[in-house]
Amino acid sequence: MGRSEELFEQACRLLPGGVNSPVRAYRAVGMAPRFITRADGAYLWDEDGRRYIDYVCSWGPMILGHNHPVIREAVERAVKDGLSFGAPTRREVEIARLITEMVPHVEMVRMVNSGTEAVMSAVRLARGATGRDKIIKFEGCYHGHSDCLLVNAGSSALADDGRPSSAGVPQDIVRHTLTARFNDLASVEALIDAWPGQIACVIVEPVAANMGVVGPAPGFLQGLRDLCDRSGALLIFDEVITGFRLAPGGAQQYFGVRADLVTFGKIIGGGMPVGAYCGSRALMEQVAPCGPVYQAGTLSGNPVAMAAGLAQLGYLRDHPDLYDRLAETGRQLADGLRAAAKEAGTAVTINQIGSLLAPFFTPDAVTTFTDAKGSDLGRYARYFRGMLERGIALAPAQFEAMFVSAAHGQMEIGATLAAAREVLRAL
Ligand code: KE4
Repeated sequence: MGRSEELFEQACRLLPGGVNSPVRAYRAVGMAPRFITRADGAYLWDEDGRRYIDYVCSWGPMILGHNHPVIREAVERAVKDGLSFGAPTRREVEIARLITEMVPHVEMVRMVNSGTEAVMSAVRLARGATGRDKIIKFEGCYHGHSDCLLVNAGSSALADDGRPSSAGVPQDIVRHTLTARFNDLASVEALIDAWPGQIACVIVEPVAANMGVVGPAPGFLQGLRDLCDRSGALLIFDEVITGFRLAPGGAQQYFGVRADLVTFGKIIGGGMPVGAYCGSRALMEQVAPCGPVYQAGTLSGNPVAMAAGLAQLGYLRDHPDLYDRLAETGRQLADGLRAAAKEAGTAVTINQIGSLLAPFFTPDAVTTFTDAKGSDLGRYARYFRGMLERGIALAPAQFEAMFVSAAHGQMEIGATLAAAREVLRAL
C-alpha cells in the first residue's frame, strides 16, 4: 500500500469521505486519491514521490502554473506584515480598482472568501434589488453549495430531477429556483412567461464547465441578455471559472455580452481563498453598509490573499499575450487528443474553449447537459486511471474541466498526448 492509500485510510476516519471537498475523493474514478505534497509549474508530486503533469490546476486558480515566483514573493512579503487585521487595507482598494479596470461594465466590487459566497451574495443582491424571489439557473451548471443553487447542479453536486441536489435543503427554499436547459433559449423564455414579473435573475456559467466543458451556442448569451432586458430580470455571469481565464475581461469581453452582476473566484485569489461579486455602482451600493442587502465576512479582503490575487491579476493584465498562448496550447491538446482517439478507433468528442477543455466518450456532439450525461462515464474513469498511471493528473470526474496553465509547454503537451495514445488504444 502506498503512502496516499495509508493517508486516505486515516483521512476517512477523520474527514467525511477523507476529503474537504467531495470531488477530491476520486469516487467517480474508483480509486484512492493521490495525496499531494508539493507543486511547481505544471507539475504535482504525491506522497510517494511520483510526479504528475497537472490539468486540475487547483480547479482553475493556477493559470500561471504552480509556485509562480511573482505570486510566492508577493505572499512572502505580505505575511511579514501580519495575517489578518479585520480592518480595511490598501490592497483591497488596489485589487478592486484592478478588477474594475480589467472587467467590462464593473464599477464596484465586494470581496468574499469563495465562489460559493460570491454567488450566494450576488443572488441575494439580485433579489434585493428587484424585490423578486424566483431565480433561473441551468441544469448541469454548478454555482457552489448555497441552498438555493443546489438544484440540478453539475459537477460533484450532480442531481437532475428538480429536487435539491443535496439533503438538508428544504424544498421550500428551492421552490424559487427554476431550471432551464443550457443552450435552449426557449426553455428560459417559457419560465419567464410562466412567472411574469417574478424572476429576479438568470444565472449562468457563460461556458458551462461543470458538465465537462460545453460552450454557449451562437447567440445564446446575447439571447439571455435580451430576455433579461425584456423581463426586468438581472443577468448574472458566474465567472468563477471563466473569469480572467478566457480573457483579461473574462466572458463579457470574450463573448461581447454584458452581465448585470459577475461573480469571481479561483484565479482572483492566485491560489488563496478569494471570491468576489461585482456590478454597477447602482446595484452594488445596495449592499451593506450602504444599502439594505446584508453580507459580511471575517476574512473577506484578507491582506495575504489580496497580495496573491493582486500579483496574479497584475501579471495577467501586463501579459495579455498569454491568452493567445493559452488558447493555442488548448487547441494543440484538443487536436492531439482527437487524433489519438481516431488512431485508437475510440469515439471521443473533445470540447475546447481557450484553456478549458474536456473529453467526452461519445461519437456525438456535446452541446447540452443531456448530451454530456449520455457519454460513457465508465470509459472516462478508465481513461483517467490510465493517464494517472502514466503521470498525467486529469479531473477525477467526467463533469469537470481540464485546465491548462502558462506552465504547460511543448514537453508537457507531448508527454500528455503520448500517454493518451497508449491509454486510448488500451480502452
Ligand atoms: P467555491 O465555493 O468552490 O470556491 O466555488 C464554487 C463555484 C462557483 N461557480 C462555479 C462556476 C464553480 O465551478 C465553482 C466551483 N468549482 C468546483 C469545480 N467544479 C470546485 C472544485 C470543488 O468543488 O472541489
